[in-house]
Amino acid sequence: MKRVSLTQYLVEEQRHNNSIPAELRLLIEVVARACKTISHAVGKGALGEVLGSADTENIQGEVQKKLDIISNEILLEANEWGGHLAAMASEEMESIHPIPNRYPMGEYMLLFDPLDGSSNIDVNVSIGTIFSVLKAPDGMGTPTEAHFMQPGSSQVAAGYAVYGPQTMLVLTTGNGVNCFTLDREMGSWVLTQRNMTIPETTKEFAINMSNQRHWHEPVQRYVGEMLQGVTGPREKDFNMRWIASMVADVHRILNRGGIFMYPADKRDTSMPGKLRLMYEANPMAMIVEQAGGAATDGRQRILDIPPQKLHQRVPVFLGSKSEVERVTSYHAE
Ligand code: P6P
Repeated sequence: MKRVSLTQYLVEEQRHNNSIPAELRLLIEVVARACKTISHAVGKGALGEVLGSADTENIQGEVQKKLDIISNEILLEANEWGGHLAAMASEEMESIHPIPNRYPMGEYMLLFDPLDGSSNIDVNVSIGTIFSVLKAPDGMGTPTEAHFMQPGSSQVAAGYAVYGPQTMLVLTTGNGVNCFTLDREMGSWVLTQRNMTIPETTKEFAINMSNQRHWHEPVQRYVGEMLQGVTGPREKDFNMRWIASMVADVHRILNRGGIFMYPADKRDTSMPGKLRLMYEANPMAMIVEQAGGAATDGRQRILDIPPQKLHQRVPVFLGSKSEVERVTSYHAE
């Protein structure tokens, strides 16, 4: 297959349907370059003295790993000077990060989870970077958190990098989903999967089963039916996977189907689930829908949820459309 680089792909997209203005193309390339740097840091492991905790906590009250902070810094430094952004927001920072006055302000806003799945870092399991791109409101002036409060359907681009056996970048700008593999020798992203499509049905589900006793009834019913296998109401056997790294679980689902679930549960009604809307659920929902799948919070499309807070959490059900529709219908009964 003729090698197509990320740059060539973006230029061709720009020519064919003008869906990627030059500033957005620059933003995507800068983020992709930052992900290469993160991949390099992650790949060093103990040799780079980047493993272990940083003895600090983030806004979520989670102990930060050294690589969480390193990855966050890489993304901030890579994106500050280009003139394509007005502000950034990150899982690792309590408030938004406006572009410093010494740099020109751009028309986009970038949100990211710089290193998702960091509990897996020290045990060499795949982790990733998730990012979401919004347009800055016209005439915005000084960016505030309120300017970020746009529903996921407003995203102009979304993607993730997965740092696994290969380093891959999965990207959508609203015209399908494409996957690029990092050629480590050349240092370039090469298009390796065009127009990724999630199979409509599946025999595989992803959920942390250790929380089963806390689930609300719709999830108990949905998962319980699958566990009954071929003699149960679903009349087929299911397999389960849970990597505890959303990027890795979603990447598997994009490639071979499945449903990923992180539901709210009875433990804490003030905290509906664990995953964050703005920089985990929304970008993954855009990618999954662009690949022909579905993504809900159990009741509505994730992309339709009106955000209230930068770090708000939502329940997440995403993947093969028929399965997401089924578990969502159980919530409506
Ligand atoms: P649990 C990683 O910490 C993360 O945010 C997602 O990447 C992952 O899907 C989930 O949490 C794992 O949560 O409760 O199984 O450790």
